[in-house]
Amino acid sequence: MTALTPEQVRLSKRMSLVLRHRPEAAGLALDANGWVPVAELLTALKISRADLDAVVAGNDKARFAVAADPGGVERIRASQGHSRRVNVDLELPVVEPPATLFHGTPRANLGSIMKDGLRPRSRDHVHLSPDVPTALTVGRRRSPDVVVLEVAAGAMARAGYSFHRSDNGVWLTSAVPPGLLHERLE
Ligand code: HQG
Repeated sequence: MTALTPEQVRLSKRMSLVLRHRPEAAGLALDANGWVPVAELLTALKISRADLDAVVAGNDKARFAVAADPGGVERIRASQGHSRRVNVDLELPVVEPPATLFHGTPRANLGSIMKDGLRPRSRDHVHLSPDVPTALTVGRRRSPDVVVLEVAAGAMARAGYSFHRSDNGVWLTSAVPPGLLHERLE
């Protein structure tokens, strides 16, 4: 993986917008599982196949997956992060989570999260990280003052919550109740 140029980062963000949140803004429709033909995306975004390949290959989080459909047509989708309103089913299998998962969030959210638990907000799922450094990186997108929450994922699974892991290693679940998370104190 090579680092993306600033122009490629901008393209990656456009691709995330279209493939996760607003396909219609580019005149595209995702299928039920979130896929769109690569050729359609190239036309809609007015980019070359080389542009697209560079962003898919160089992306630090493997945000996009490219795969051929049974008829051999190449398709692309975002691996996670979709808005609920686009109504995509990634058909990820239910998997047993580790005992603990992590979530990084601005400290300002802590009071509300301790009261209500973690909610998916505008997304399909609550996103959880497999380790503390990843959780810190996620939280710092929003604020320099980040708390890391420890989520009792194993206990949640035993209580009937389903967990999925996206193709790029993000753990997804519907919500985390307030009693099954706590602030991680270093
Ligand atoms: C917070 C990135 C107050 C939650 C990342 C978060 C991730 C609450 C924000 C992916 C709350 C939602 C997702 C409550 C949740 N009270 N605040 N009850 N419940 N929140 O962006 O997890 O770079 O939808 O803590 O790496 O930050 O886009 O979720 O701060 O995988 O590929 O509400 O986005 O991936 O924010 O990030 P988000 P997130 P990409």
